[in-house]
Amino acid sequence: MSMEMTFRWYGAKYDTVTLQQIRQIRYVTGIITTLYSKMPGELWTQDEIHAMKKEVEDAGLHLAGIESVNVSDAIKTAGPDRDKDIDTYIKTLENLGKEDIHLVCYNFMPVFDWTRSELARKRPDGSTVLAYSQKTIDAINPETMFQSISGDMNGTVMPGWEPERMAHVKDLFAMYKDIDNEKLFENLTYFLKAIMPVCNQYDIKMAIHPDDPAWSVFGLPRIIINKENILKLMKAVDDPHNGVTFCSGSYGTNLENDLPDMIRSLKGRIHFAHVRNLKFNSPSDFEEAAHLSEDGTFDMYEIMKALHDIGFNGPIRPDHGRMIWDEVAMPGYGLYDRALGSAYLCGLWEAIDKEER
Ligand SMILES: [Mn+2]
Repeated sequence: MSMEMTFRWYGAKYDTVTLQQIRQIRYVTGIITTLYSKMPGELWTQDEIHAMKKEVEDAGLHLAGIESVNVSDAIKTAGPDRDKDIDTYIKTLENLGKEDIHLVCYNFMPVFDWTRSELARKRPDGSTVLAYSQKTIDAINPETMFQSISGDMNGTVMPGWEPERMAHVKDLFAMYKDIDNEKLFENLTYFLKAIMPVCNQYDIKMAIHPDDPAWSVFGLPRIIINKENILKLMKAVDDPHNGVTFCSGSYGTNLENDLPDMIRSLKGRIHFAHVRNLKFNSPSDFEEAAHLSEDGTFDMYEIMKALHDIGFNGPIRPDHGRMIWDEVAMPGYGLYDRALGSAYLCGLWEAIDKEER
């Protein structure tokens, strides 16, 4: 069995890209989606999941997994509602299992999901990309971070940056006041141990997304950032259902992370892959590049080769793309450059596959 090329889709109400367009990419057979309007801690009913799946299948595509079922701040901070929220999460997993869905991506980042200083940095060819400059981030007040970038969201709601949550950002920071890396790790293993039984019952593979960027931002703890920490998590809950979303663009933010080596060390535990390239201008300033190796800093062939070598057979997606050809879409999630990326990654995969046969 080979990997399955997939595309992230936010649902008809939120996405500028349609399932009909994605189907015509041809390289892509699977959809990674979510119930985008659900807040962390909210139950997903089986009816809602069924309707989401039917919509994807009616378009001739396969629902390959969920990105994401978000984890509440009460679970991340061991707050008073932790066990109640874990119970709800378990019921959601049960409902996903009953609908024959077996992959769930999630993250354990405090307050902010991924962080970027710019959503539309212009590159020499006129395309725009998400970018990160530590200098710019250091000058931003985290409480107004949302306002400072929301003007570039092209009218979309970006994952992890829901206006409802961002309205309480001050309270969110207060919740994490006493949470350091060790406590966050403990809360993560507590959560995973609690959900492993239902994951085993329905064969649901949990795939944790790394922190992006892979270091502490605004003094908040960050744990899923490197080989040492992710292997520690794999060992702490040593069940194949406790697995990984290998995101080259997130682990790759730290140039000390050797991406092909990390992939090989996680053999059997990578359930989902996000593959994209970054171009570094300095170790603390990077921008998202085209997928092509020579447009950025990573050797994309070596990344795909490592995935092939470990027998990776899960869903893979091109992850963020540049904004090209005057497309107006959610930053990183336009149609055109992700379609090019999926074709490129499939080309690499076919070549590696035939070489090794
Ligand atoms: Mn990713």
